Amino acid sequence: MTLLSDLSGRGNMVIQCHDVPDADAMASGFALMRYMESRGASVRLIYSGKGRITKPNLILMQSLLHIPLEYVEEMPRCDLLITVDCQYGAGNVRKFEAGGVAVFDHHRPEIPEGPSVVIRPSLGSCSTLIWDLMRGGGFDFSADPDVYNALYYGLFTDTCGFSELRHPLDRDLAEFMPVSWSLIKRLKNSTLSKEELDVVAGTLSSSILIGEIGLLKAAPCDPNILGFSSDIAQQVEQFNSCVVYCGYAGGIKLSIRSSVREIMASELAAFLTRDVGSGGGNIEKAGGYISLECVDKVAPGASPDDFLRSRLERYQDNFDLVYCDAHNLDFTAYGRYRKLRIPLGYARTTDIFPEGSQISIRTLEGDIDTLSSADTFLMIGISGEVYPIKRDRFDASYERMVGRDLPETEYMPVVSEKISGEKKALRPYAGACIPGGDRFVRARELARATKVFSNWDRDRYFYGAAGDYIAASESDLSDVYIINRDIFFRTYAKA
Ligand SMILES: [Mn+2]
Repeated sequence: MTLLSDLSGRGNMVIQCHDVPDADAMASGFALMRYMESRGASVRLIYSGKGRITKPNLILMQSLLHIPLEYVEEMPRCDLLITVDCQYGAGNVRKFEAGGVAVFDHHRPEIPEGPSVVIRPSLGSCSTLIWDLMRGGGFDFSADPDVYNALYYGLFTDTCGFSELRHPLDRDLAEFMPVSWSLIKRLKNSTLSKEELDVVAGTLSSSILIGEIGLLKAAPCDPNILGFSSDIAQQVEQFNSCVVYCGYAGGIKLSIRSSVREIMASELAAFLTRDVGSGGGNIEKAGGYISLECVDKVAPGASPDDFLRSRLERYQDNFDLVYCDAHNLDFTAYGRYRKLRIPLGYARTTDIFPEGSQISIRTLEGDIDTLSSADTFLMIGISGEVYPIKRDRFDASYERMVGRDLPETEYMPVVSEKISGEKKALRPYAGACIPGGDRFVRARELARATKVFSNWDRDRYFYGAAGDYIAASESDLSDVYIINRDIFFRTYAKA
């Protein structure tokens, strides 16, 4: 039995959004309400706290999508309280006494784990989490378009108009089914109040330059205002990248843009939030959140402004660039390692889509674009990571294993054809293989962070942190890549 269907049998329930709800909280609560009602539960959708909803897009969302959200001071009687887009007992949601409690959220965990606590910080929105669970529970979205429209808009607003999508599931939700575009357009163009326009103006006049990255501070505001401001700052010629931030729910929220290939916005977001929050997106646009409680642990006494500044300085002082076609690394002087004979996955691109198709592979590390060709295979690593490989290199380096299944991975990539948009799961096309033939590489541990531009993608680099490994295959020293430290020790041995 799934958690959702288990909860639906617990009698009267109340679903609570965080105080001052945003579109993601409203959408998550509303969708969950419809699911529970479809299972016969009786549900009320509420929020509490100091302020009522005033933002024009949220008032419009409530009426256009028929969301029966109520403001309450007192807790209605119930057997089960579910908080969405927030965690029961956390600072951003009024705490009510309740017999049973369940939690669905996508922020950094602040409460202990439990059987009815589902928190996935890697997701861009709580709407993604609720959609994924409802889909697993067999909910018929096409029979209730308000629900999908709400979830779509929830994700849209939490990721600055899909520009800061983090997880492949976020992208899957964004493309799940047709949305009412006229409705989304109305909501999208009702977000800015006159006061918020003033916030944007104040933000833009606050810019300072740290190295080659612009840093701008906003007054506390909606994430969309941050995204809007960073879209403008990105266009400033002196900024290779820019970071816009503001105070937000016990921490700071970041919106990041990049204009050069040597800085991927998603990787800068991950660097700035490492150990203190979460962040991600794509190469050009990303977002993140830093918890002040965590900052206090790694840098006691530092203000959020100082912390962010010092991380930006450290980021720029501390990386090397390696261009595979123009590097001067002497790999022959590095250690010699042998690939262990551990089964991996592979697939022929032409089995998935016909020769010449433009395909995009959605992985945990982002989308990889390539052409389907008899010459191009895909490798699937032990953590579900995917990378393209030339057929002759594959044949020289791996032996196919007939009749052997792939191991389970956290997320099995989806391959889509760019023009038709058709999507196929990779798993049915994948077979197992084992390193054989050319199994030797030259590798060394990285002392500094390093970005490697490979032959495959001119716009995207592989990022290695200090402690990861840089390697080149012994038979082709221009085939340079980065191996995560953990994966390196599990898949290579000193020769
Ligand atoms: Mn959210």
